[in-house]
Amino acid sequence: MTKTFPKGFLWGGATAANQIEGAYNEGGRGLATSDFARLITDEIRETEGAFDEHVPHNAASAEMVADMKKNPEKWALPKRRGIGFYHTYKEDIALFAEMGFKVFRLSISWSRIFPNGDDDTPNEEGLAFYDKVFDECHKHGIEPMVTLCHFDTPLHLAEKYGGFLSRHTVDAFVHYVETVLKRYKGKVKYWLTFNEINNVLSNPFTSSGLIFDGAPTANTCNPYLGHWQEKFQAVHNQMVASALAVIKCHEIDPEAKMGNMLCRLENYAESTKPEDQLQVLFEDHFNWFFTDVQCKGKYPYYMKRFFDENAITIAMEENDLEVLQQGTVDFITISYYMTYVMRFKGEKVPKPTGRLVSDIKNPNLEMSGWGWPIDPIGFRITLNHIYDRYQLPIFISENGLGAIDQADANGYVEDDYRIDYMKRHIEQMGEAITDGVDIFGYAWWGPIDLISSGTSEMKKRYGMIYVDLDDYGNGTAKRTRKKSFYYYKQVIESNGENLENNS
Ligand code: BGP
Repeated sequence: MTKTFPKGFLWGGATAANQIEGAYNEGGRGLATSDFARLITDEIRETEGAFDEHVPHNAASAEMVADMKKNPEKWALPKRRGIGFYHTYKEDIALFAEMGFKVFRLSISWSRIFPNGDDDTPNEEGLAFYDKVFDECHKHGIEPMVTLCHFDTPLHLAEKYGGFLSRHTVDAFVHYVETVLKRYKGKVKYWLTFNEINNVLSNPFTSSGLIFDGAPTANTCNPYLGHWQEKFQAVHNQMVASALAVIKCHEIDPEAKMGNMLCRLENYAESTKPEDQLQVLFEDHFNWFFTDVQCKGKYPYYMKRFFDENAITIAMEENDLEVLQQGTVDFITISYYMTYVMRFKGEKVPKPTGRLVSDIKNPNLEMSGWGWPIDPIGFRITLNHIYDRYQLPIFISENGLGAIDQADANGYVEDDYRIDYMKRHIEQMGEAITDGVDIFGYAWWGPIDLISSGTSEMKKRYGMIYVDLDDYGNGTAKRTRKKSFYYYKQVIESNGENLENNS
């Protein structure tokens, strides 16, 4: 391969507060929606078999949340515990530095700064914690990239205001953003607004703080499929909140840049039938919609028909459209895990599938243990599509492989499967750069084993650093280096030139 990666390319890893910090009731932190994400055990998979085993089950109903508050001991809620990063951040960041990280993507827990989300004054202990974390990064020459909200809306806002359904939550978010922008001015150069903003379609609770009445519906791929009116209203409000955050960022710290974050769902047609290709177009629209607004600053033409035919009315405030136009992002970030297969549904304008994993299998691809198709070439296609559409610099804010690891007595894991995944994806990212796509960095999802977002499992490991903890929090929490740790170190040291797995 030619020398592809530009000088100063930001290699690193990505995490989220709710999946690593733990300490959910320490340092004055308030409750967040992520504290109500139950562990999906094999037993739950069997007894609630109506759910697709690969679809996240952490959408909570009002009843579930109430019971989790009243009887927490009945539930396994691993995100409350995380991997203890709140106390081990120094050790963990030192390990990232040893791998040569240039960037560490992490998120701020909003309810650590404003316990209820909308308090008048911030919690100094929470602010001080992130000061320490960012200082530690800089000590090692690592640039923090900070997500403002990664699936952890403060619970109070979700319960009292219906999360982002309400403009009150938008105001609270903007106040929070202003507070952290002022506090960390000069310390944080890269900000992201909402993690995987399109996730509202499949995970309305975690993504937008929406709580629906009644138990999740059985016999569907998605516990809360439908509710389009609420979901698209909430996401409108989030997009306004995101635009206001960008505007604030430019006012408060002109040196800093703010990006967005899309879970990019690249779709293939199942056959050469034009109808299947049409389905790809429809489903693509439900993915591009979010970035079209955030990058181009206006609602795309194609949503009108969908809204009209489904009687969806978006309530807007007077200057919303202007705000969206002014608050376009400086760069675009995506998570990329897999590709999808589309078959015509027989509808003129179908509803979004709202699925996490394609229900139609691609026979040309292998799959991870969680049924996620592995598609490195799809990564190159995705990157080209995004750049073609927006012409904005791209940062890959997540890419990774969740797998079951077997650690030896010393905590060492021979994870050639992870190395292979990484190698093939980095190669294709290199091809995309050679194609002319402007990519300025790559963050491996979960450089250290952490709690899964979708199923709250610990055994679904992404890390290059092993953490001795099981699904129930048993273990020493000791950190050890896996084989992939040394591989990624070599990749970073050679700025992506040496991708051979030599040992
Ligand atoms: C993305 C999320 C992450 C992360 C990742 C892997 O959707 O932004 O938080 O966890 O997916 O998903 P999972 O943890 O469910 O395997």
